[in-house]
Amino acid sequence: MRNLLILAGIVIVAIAGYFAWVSMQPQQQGHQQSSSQQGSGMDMRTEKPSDNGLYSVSFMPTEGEPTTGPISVWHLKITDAEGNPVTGAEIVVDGGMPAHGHGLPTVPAATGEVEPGVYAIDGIKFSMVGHWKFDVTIKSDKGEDSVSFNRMLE
Ligand SMILES: [Cu+2]
Repeated sequence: MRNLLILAGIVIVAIAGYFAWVSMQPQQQGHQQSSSQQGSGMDMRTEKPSDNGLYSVSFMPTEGEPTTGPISVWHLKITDAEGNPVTGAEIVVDGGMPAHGHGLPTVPAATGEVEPGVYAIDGIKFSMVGHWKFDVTIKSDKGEDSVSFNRMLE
């Protein structure tokens, strides 16, 4: 009887130890999946050449990291192939979530140049977190070209 009790005690300690070990294992599978998704080749550059190489373009929020909710102003900086600022361009900015098939809840518009070749794009608002894509069309005396930017909102 005494041996049985000792045996039962050992079994209980072993089971408790097993569950303690399981609960201490880092549960990172989900995080690993999402970080490998981000590294899966999506172009996250904020500065890049336009599709046909006419322009070099950067597109950045003027205040920190973008969040859902507030309407923000972004700066679109355009230079030509020689690195000179492109002034007086006609700009169209469209955006949406490719995976959800919906656009921005607002219609962004270029409201002017804050310095030569740097255009203020007002009215950018995100309705939810996730992958957003901007399609920018630029028309100037250099010609018409397009460029897209990806953004992950957390
Ligand atoms: Cu969405």
